[in-house]
Amino acid sequence: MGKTNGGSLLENLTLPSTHPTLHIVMLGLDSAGKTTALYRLKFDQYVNTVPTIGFNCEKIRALSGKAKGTQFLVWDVGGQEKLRPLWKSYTRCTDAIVFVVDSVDVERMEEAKMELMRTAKSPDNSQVPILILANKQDLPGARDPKEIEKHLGLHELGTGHLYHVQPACAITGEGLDDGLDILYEMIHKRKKHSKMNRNKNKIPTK
Ligand SMILES: Nc1nc2c(ncn2[C@@H]2O[C@H](COP(=O)(O)OP(=O)(O)OP(=O)(O)O)[C@@H](O)[C@H]2O)c(=O)[nH]1
Ligand SMILES: [Mg+2]
Repeated sequence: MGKTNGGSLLENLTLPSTHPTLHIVMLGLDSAGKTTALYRLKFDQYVNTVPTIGFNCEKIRALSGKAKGTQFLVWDVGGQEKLRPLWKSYTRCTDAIVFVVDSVDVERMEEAKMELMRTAKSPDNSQVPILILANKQDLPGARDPKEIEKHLGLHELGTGHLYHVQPACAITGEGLDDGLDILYEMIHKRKKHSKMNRNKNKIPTK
């Protein structure tokens, strides 16, 4: 699916929103389930995928929870090793990162950790909230969120970095809406903190 589809004009006109569009980047090793999750969120159905060379981009509107009515512009970037150097050009100025993990693929958990840490610790992303999607929970042997958190060494991110591990199955869509809602809350929490810090550092004029 090497296409970019920003949603139809009609869709944008018939569903007006008072919320600004939030920008999300989906990263993770190849075959983690990023594209499956993107199209499940977009079309509410399973779409057969091929490995992404480049990226897919879709507008998604949250239909429930606190995020209801919010529009997300989601960038799904190919996860093959040769494509990973490109990730940083997608994370620049993003509101949040979704890092998708295959919860069964324990052999590549160390590799996933390395890529996640490289992204999370880059100075551009030091304040960017991260939703870790512990995907493929339908498969036998899938590790639970606590175990994934340990495998990925998320405590290394430090207390200031907002993150959450969300169990999910991109094929059925289970966990995806909840994940989007938590992501929305983390984005707002971060924006509130940044605003408070900006006000704190203001020099009084009188
Ligand atoms: N059982 C199961 N299979 C899944 C799930 N999500 C994705 N898959 C399968 O995993 C394979 C890879 O899925 P993709 O969505 O193409 O993976 P990707 O992360 O986009 O991979 P790249 O584009 O190469 O980075 C496909 O065969 C999917 O059907 C899931 O939740 N459960
Ligand atoms: Mg893909």
